[in-house]
Amino acid sequence: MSDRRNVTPNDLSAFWMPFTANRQFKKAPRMFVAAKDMHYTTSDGRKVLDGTAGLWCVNAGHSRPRIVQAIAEQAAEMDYAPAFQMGHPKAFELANALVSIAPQGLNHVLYTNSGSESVETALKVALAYHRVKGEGARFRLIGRERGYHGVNFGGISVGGIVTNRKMFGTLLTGVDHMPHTHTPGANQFTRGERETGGDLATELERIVTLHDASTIAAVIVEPVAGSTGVLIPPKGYLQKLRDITRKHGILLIFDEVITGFGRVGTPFAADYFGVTPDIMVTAKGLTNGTIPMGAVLVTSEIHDAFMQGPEHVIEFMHGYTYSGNPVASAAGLATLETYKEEGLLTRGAELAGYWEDALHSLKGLPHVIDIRNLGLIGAVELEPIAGSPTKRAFSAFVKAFEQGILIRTTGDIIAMSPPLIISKAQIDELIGTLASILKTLE
Ligand code: PXG
Ligand code: PLP
Repeated sequence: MSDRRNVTPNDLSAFWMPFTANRQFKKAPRMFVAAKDMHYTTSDGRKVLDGTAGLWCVNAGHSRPRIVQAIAEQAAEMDYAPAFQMGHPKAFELANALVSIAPQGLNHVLYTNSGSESVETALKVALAYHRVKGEGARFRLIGRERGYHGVNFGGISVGGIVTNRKMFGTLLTGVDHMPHTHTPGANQFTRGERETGGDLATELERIVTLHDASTIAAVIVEPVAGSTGVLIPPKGYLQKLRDITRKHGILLIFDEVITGFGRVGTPFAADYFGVTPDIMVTAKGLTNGTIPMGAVLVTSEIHDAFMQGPEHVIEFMHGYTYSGNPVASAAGLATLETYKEEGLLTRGAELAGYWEDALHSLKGLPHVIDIRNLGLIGAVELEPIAGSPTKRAFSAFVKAFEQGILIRTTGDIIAMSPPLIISKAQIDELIGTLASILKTLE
């Protein structure tokens, strides 16, 4: 073992980076040192246009003054208050503000520190809800192939990304998966939602028949699958899931960690699709990426089911040291104010047509086998290099960074989700630079 005691400050080896090719990165690090509005600044002083809102979280653009100030003031006024059996005003204010922009009926908020924790919280609420209602036999959780629900054990159990699951043993038991909705060959280059495929939701009926509804607690899906490479649901699909879950007394959970807070042109994807879940999972855009925080919204029916028994008894045995942390709450409030003041929760709808046209102008460029979009989300799928999957897209990512735009890649899919403050000229710059890079790829 190497002696770490004389470690130098600029040694990169101690930090084992998340979801990163560590050895490759540390040979040629890509570092950001500052950010403002639509741009990052690199350690060598270059400006990089943010085509991904960080990791889908900086929806209002970077280092916005109101949010920065709210964080600084709250940290100075009261840094921390115990989360259990004590309160502070901003956590309550933020919960009210969230309920006021959430789809009708989602009236209660549980706080977490990330999307992954929001997912665990939602799954636990669902299981416990059935139990307090006297239906404890409902223990099964249904996810979907290619679903991403964070990296904790519940989330990878219901999730469907094989590489994120296969190393980690037995996971949760009693989990089943619906098929994903991606059917290449039939629907390439569809703009927005596609017409066919809504019937895939009836696969849920098959699963319900197999296990019996009385054993199933909840179904969890991303309304638009993000991490797996942007899979837009077919028309009618989510409504069918809603109908089937309602019919069988199964809770429907929407994981809106990516789609929440304006990403698809409405406050939440539930609004866009006109389908309201029983539980909504959020994080990321809640604080514009500044302070880690997530929130799980539930219906009054779920909340009220727990509010029984002696009043001195804790109703739900769950929570985090930092649930509703004061500085995070202040950041959340200032973020929602910024969204409201600038109309950002619906700005995506105004730009969606322009964004869609720009993205689809990439059709016909070398290696491009599919383009998908909704709101201010876009994906460009590349033909993998034979025998070296992911290599082509990763090389596009590195070239993009060198040429001043930040994109994201997953497998051979390029995903983009710019801050909702992006201008048309910046959309042109982002897509124009990507076009020139695609022409030079091996
Ligand atoms: N659910 C969904 C739908 C997500 O997209 C999580 C849960 C987990 O959130 P946390 O905060 O624990 O990371 C996510 C996160 C990408 C990318 O490039 C996506 C996420 C995170 C990092 C990168 O697709 N999604
Ligand atoms: N591990 C230990 C030993 C703890 O005491 C706690 C919290 O008190 C945790 C884990 C959980 O930490 P958190 O509440 O930040 O999720």
